[in-house]
Amino acid sequence: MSDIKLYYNPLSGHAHRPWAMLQLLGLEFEEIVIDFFKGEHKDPEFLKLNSLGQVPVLVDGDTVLRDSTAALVYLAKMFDPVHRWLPTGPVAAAQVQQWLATSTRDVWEGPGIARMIKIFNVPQDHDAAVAKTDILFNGLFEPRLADHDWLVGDHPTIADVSNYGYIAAVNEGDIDLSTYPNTAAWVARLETFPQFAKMPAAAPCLPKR
Ligand SMILES: N[C@@H](CCC(=O)N[C@@H](CS)C(=O)NCC(=O)O)C(=O)O
Repeated sequence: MSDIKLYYNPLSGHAHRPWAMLQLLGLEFEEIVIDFFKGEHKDPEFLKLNSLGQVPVLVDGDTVLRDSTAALVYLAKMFDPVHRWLPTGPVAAAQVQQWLATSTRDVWEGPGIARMIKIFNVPQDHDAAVAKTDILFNGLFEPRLADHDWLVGDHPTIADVSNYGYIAAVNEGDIDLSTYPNTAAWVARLETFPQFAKMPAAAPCLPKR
């Protein structure tokens, strides 16, 4: 029986990263849903795991990781003995790291924020998030994916897993993914990869208005 626990929320593209990776690796884990609407992410017990009060948190025995991409690195290094999900060569490893950084900054600030504004009705600048998304998709994703199936190398890596969630859900931010055809095709490719768990739709996870 596995000792792995994932503190998670289905609305979070950050939390989707280790949630999907655990399933890709075929690992058993206990999923603990942290309900934002009940403020469970600020409960004292949860703050002991992550004083920032954010999901995801991955716990494996004595190891507690409070960051989604750190959790991806841990899972790949610990449970993928053939290094397909996190290549070891210096160039490929650096390229993966570069895309992990893109996922947590640029993908969050463009597609992630656009979606957050729309699904939570947050009074922030949607036009700015749309503009950032356009620069990101046209500048990085469309060119890379024009002649490659995956972000690094010729097999999906944690770089693909990390970037996927908020991009797959970008239509919920009123941005039409089909206008970025290479990026849309990459999302579809990942979603049909064996054991890949899609980003859940937001609507069923939101409180009734
Ligand atoms: N660096 C963290 C950021 C995680 C994060 O921002 N989580 C959001 C959900 S998408 C959260 O829990 N926000 C609640 C809050 O900040 O109060 C990671 O990548 O894991």
